[in-house]
Amino acid sequence: ALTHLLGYPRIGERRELKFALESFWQGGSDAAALQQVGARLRHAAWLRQQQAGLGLLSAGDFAFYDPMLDHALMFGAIPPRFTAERCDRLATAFALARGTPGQPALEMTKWFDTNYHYLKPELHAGQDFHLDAHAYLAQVADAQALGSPVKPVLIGPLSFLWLAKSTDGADRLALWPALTACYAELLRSLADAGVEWVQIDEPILALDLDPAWRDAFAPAYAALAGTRPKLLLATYFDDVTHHLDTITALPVQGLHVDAVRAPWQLAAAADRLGAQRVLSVGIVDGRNIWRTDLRRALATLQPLHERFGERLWLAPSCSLAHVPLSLRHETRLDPQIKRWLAFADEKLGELSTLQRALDEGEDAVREALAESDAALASRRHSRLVTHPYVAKRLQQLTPAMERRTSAYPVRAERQRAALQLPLLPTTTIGSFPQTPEIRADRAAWRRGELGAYDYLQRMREEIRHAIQQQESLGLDVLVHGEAERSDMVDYFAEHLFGFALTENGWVQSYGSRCVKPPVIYGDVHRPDAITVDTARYAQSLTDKPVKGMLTGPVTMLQWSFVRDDQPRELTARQLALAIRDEVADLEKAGIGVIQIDEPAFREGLPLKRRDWPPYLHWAVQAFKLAACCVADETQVHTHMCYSEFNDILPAIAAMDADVITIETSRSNMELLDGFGSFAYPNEIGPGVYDIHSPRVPSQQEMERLLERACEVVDPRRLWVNPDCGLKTRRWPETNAALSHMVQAAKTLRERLLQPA
Ligand code: THG
Ligand code: ZN
Repeated sequence: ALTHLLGYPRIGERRELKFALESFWQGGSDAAALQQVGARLRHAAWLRQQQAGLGLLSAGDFAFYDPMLDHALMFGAIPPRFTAERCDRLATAFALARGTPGQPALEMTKWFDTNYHYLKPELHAGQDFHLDAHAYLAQVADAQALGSPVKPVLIGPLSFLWLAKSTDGADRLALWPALTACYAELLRSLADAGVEWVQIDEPILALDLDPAWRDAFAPAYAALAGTRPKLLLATYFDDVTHHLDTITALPVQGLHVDAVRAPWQLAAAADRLGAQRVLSVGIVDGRNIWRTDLRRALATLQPLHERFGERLWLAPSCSLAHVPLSLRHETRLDPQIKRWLAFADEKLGELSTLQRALDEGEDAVREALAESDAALASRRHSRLVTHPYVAKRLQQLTPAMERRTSAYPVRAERQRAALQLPLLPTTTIGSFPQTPEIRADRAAWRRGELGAYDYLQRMREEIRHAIQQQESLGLDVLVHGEAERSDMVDYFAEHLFGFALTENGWVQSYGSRCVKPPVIYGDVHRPDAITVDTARYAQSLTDKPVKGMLTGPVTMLQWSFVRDDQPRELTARQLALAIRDEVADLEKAGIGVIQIDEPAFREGLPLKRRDWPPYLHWAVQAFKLAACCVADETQVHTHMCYSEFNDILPAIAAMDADVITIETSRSNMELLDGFGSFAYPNEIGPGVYDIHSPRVPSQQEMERLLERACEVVDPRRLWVNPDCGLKTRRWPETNAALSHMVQAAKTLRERLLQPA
């Protein structure tokens, strides 16, 4: 059996890519230095693959910022609005990715149901594509120089078009003939370079797909036939059996399926592939960090190996860019828990063990199999995993615990009386700039160089500063700014039982930004109050209401590596109870506004519609279990990021938060139309500016957006806020933008209150 991977983490063992990018952007280093880091990272990835004995090296999966962006550049799809910014390749890429003083960046969206964000290429009617594959081919050549067969990796033309957006309402699908012509040219160049296999990712095949898109596969792939390299069509993240008729009719020589998310599809895929094609089995979990049960994997693979022989390939289920790079640098993880884990490099080792077991027999890898068995057994029986107290509380849940005392209209009256807020109240999402000083202090504290007391005092200074800024800006509902939180998920994970934190388990989120998802290995519960002292301190500094800030159960789940030994919904309920305890304690401490963020609520949606209702049911339930322990007077907020909401508005309404703040600014309030036509019953804060870019929007710009919002939503239920937290921004631009925002709100407020 041949082993390969679909993609390797790009960020580097020590986040070298992040630091190189940020240094380049700040003018601390030049393009040559950045290119050198890129070359070194690619090289390291190939050497790892070689050392692990993989049969093919993957190339072309690297990108400085984002692979979708690189495909757009490679196929010449640079939006006309950036023509002024066009210069060398790298500068163009960063202009599109980060925006310029004159142009906002490309829109960023979640890559399927992952926590990775890709940049949405912008396409228009009659879009012209032309191939510029110089950089791509150079990377393939670099890999080939290492002497192993190289398999270039591409995002397929239909997934590319589907994931892009059209700026003029034109049908993106109509662009396939022009685009596949470029792909064909590229495939011919790869063949000329001696490439035998090309991996072409069509992850949209895991979606339901409109018939028009499904039916475009046959002609689009016909246009690639006869270009000589063999094509491995790669699918992942879910089952593709519903499209097997389409897939098996394509002129491709192999199919990769995700056997972790959808193991049942293996049988159908194997039966339908015919006598020539390769079956690549995604047997090692590319989305989670648990060690593979090698015995179980072998039981699945052995019969396939007998049928397919050398046509059976083994791989992780999807690109390994969604898991951290290596366990090598984890020195502080509990050794018992560490033994249960496998990051990208360890997963390569698992692939090679599986391959040897198939080709040489299990005896050849007896020790590795025994270690896998022992590690799995130790996890199954560990006292770290189960906590009787949690099970008992779960048994005692009642429906009343998931309902507020009164309906929203009654609560709104009581909250109005309690909070005394103006029309169009202004607020922020929660975080203020994480300055280099804050990060340095936290690092010093973690290293033991700054004492706990001094660190606390430093954080309190930051809170005092944030409160002062907000008061002078004239905001209505304040936040403490979250200086003490490196990340909204990590922070709570550090304080809850059942979570393990890694030192270096970074996963790219977008561009140079990474997250370090914690590992939920056991029953979750909250031993002690987490945010109460901080919230109380912040409230003591001002007469304005200060929002208590919590991360919701669905987001804690979605942005962690989760247990695979119990259903996600059960873990969500455990998280909900822990957060509920915190909500109750905040209210007791006199905090009258409590925000429970659920930015990941939508990305948790299953890829297929048929799986939506059960997910939405338990996700809404978890949120309500966390929130519904407060009095009518206490205002519950939630926040969701860059999502499309229209198709899940009933579920969002069912969460019954008093106020929801959402992203809308990048889409020019389009998002809000759904909230209007659905008649969303509670209060809404549509983001009036995009915090993902350093650009400071003008007061007039925000006024226009607010006017649009007023047309769709009753102004009495409207809030004014940025579209997300401000932790990645700097203070000067934050102050400038917020001051414009507050002025915009005041201007509109006066206009609304004037008798017509
Ligand atoms: N936390 C987690 N996941 C997330 C977000 C988050 N996913 C979606 C969205 N928010 C992604 N946004 C960001 C924004 C900023 C950063 C990461 C993801 C970021 N990271 C720091 C960096 O890369 O330098 C590292 C974090 C740290 O310093 O601890 O700034 O908010 N879990
Ligand atoms: Zn957000």
